Amino acid sequence: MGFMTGKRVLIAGIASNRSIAYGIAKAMYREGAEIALTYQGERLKGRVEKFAQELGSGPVFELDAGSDESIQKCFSDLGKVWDGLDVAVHSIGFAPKEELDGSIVENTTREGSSIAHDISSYSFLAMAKYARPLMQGRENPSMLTLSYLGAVASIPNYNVMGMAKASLESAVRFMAADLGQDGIRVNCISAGPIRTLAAMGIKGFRKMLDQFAAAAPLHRNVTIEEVGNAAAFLCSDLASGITAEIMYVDGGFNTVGMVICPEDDAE
Ligand code: NAD
Ligand code: 0WE
Repeated sequence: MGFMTGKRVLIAGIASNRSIAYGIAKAMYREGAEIALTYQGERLKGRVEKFAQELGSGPVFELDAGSDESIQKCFSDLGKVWDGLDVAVHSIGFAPKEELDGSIVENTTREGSSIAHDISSYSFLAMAKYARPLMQGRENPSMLTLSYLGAVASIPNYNVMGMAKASLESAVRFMAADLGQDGIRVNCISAGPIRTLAAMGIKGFRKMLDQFAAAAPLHRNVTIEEVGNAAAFLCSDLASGITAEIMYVDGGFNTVGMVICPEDDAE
């Protein structure tokens, strides 16, 4: 029997079969969870419905992270088909593309910063607002979001998304303190770089993946399957003592202070 048997899970953030959210959904489904999915707009509806069929034919809802009404409607519709919710997964991040290039001081705008923080950070808190009532009286409920090292260290071009991820990681701690009263755990996975739609068109992403693999203790990149497995663990009863945690699934990259590149190590 899987370690998430009987858990009802809502997962927001599937856009393709490369999405981290897809890796999470697959792992949780494999471990026996019932899966509900959300999609960002009509454009993605058909695709997400197809993924839902593959994941046990659970319900599908629209969720626009930038709209309180949309988030509220998603959870109120969910409450009509499920009598409760055990897990809510937030795998959503966005900043206008022009913000993720070059000088943060020159290129960041008030509007771009506002959008990045709204979609990438505030929306996790907003989801908690509407998930909380559905989680009352459930066994070991929890929430999970996805972050990146750019929250705590500067990374070229990640720019205002780094500020938004710092805000998101702080939200994890404050939400854990608040929702802990209701027995709800709140955790975060900080994943290494993965080629997803959100990584497409980021200048030099290929090179970043290679440099990451060269420096990481495991000497390779991580996969959505590996993030999915860690997510399933964190949202299962196996992790009942864990909350407010930022768990790195990055092959150890975040712990390395210096590496010597083989090609520069001639002596
Ligand atoms: P992805 O493009 O597959 O997923 C991003 C999702 O965000 C998409 O499903 C998109 O529809 C959704 N989204 C964006 N704006 C939205 C809005 N307004 N309303 C609703 N949904 C919206 O890319 P991904 O890499 O799987 O990203 C998922 C999460 O993982 C993000 O938070 C990202 O920051 C984080 N992350 C990604 C990496 C990486 O290298 N790919 C590394 C660490 C963390
Ligand atoms: O969090 C992310 C993705 C962030 C992201 C990406 C895009 C591209 C398309 C947010 N908004 C947008 N908006 C778009 O229009 N990652 C961790 C992946 C990522 O993105 C980077 C990275 C890494 C790693 C951007 C610059 C540098 C490194």
